[in-house]
Amino acid sequence: MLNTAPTKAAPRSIAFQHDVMEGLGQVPKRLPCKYFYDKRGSALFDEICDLDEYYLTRTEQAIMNRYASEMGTQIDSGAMLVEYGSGSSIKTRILLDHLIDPVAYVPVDISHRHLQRVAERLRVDYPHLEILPVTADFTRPFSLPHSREPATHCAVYFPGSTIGNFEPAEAERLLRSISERCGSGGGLLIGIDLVKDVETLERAYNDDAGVTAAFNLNLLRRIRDELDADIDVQAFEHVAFYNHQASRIEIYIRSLKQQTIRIGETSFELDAGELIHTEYSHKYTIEGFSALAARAGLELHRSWTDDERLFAVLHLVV
Ligand code: AVI
Repeated sequence: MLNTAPTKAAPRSIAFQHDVMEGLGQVPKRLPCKYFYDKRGSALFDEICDLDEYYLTRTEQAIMNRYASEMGTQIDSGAMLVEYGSGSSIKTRILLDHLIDPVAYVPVDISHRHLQRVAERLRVDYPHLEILPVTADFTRPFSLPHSREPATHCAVYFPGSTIGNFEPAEAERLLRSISERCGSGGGLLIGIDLVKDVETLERAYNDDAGVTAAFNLNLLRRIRDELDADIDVQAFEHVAFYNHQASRIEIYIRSLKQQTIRIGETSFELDAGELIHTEYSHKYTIEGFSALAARAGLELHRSWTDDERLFAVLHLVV
């Protein structure tokens, strides 16, 4: 017998469909970069992090390797270390090794299963530290768990230059919510990508092997496969360039011809050459970022960079 009950879509895919339809209905068209990270997109991002052209990950890692012991001493004992977008918590391990008597580590990530697996491994490697994973979208309000031993303050770790993917007003809002969360005595350790020559920046987002292009265009595959949309992915290309005025890399998907995307009953018309915006990646000076953070109630305390000043890790206090 046929099951005629309407299928119930998961809330996450409803949000995806809603955001895609809304974004493609706008002028100019846009798609939110948070949807890059399905299974294939996350694997492609891992590949990006290993590319020669993508200096960000290895440079931040080198800064952490070199200065983690100094960073650890800036964070007072009794802290609850909360990491925003913890992923595999790789950089955090260096920090955990140098923290003075932390009360607990709270990795926050949207991917529940991956988070639980990472937490299990951390419990084995750090048997004296309470590991309290939280599945949440950190751009929305979420509560922190209670640790067995009460924390005196909160230290937020936000590596990876992820803050660069937010527009300045959104970044300021997010930093304000972090500063409110930290409480007095607390602080934020954050990774930011620095302003530099255009060639280095544009190469990082236009790699020779085409991994960033595949990562960007994967968003169209997702829409095609998950929303059962009629899209010819081959008829689009990746575009990334530096906008000097706004100090940011801008990423788009360009339509190679006049065409139509169909999702259910709705059609979206594209002209040849039309751009769909997918991501901004803001680049900061330490002074510029400090001014933004100051507006959100956080004051620059210390900063660490690599010798070429490609990337910086800042400690900001409430
Ligand atoms: C996650 N985020 C910091 C990356 C960036 O560099 O803005 C995302 C990315 N987009 C293309 N390449 C990498």
